[in-house]
Amino acid sequence: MTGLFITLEGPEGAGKSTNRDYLAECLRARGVDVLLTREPGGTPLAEKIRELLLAPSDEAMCADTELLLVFAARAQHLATVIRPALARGAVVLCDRFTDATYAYQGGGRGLSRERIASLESFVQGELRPDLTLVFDLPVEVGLARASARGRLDRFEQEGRVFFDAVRSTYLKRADADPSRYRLVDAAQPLAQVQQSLDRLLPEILERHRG
Ligand code: Z5A
Repeated sequence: MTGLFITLEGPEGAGKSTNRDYLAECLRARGVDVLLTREPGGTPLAEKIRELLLAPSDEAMCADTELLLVFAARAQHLATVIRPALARGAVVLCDRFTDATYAYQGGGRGLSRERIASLESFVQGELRPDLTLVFDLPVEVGLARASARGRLDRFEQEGRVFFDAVRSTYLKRADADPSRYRLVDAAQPLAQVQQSLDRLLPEILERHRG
């Protein structure tokens, strides 16, 4: 067995957390060692950085500050959680990773791809997800789901233009690399989304067997 690094991506309210838990259940039922985690966060220190990133504040956060905080949290997460789990052969299911940086800090905030790519190499070296599931849905559907939960975080308070850019960045990245990305229609009822994941299970198990 080799470790397998799977990330779940998509705009607000796409169902990443719900489906990450479902996928974990399916894999564990087949005897697979699964590590569930998320970004920003995944370690006590990285969760503190997450709080800084998500809390609405009177002081506007510069886009570069946001970018560096995201990668600071990621460096800690990789060193203490993700790399050790991959080394022991686990399947790591991570709710968001660097594709979110390209989508939110790149597409949403307008930071250059090159700047993000240089931090990606610095923090991750050669490590990239083996498989990325992009849960795609119309912006208004995702925002309605997210706002049904109550108070909006700092990102969720952004406007339509920001979220359109986030979504289109995800779609472009998925389109450019079909070997890594799988697009899931997240606007469907949950049972149908989960059937799409059931269809992906043989491929995931096969990749994990190496
Ligand atoms: N961020 C960043 O800017 N740069 C980075 O590099 C990274 C992150 C890593 C926090 O992420 C923020 O960090 C994020 C980007 C930024 N922006 N925001 N906000 P997060 O993942 O914690 O936040 P989120 O995307 O807002 O998570 P979420 O709203 O919880 O979405 P989700 O995990 O995709 O959805 P969910 O919790 O599974 O489901 C949401 C609701 O919809 C829930 O009530 C479900 O029961 C319901 N649901 C789910 N699926 C369905 C279907 N199919 N039908 C109907 N209802 C459904």
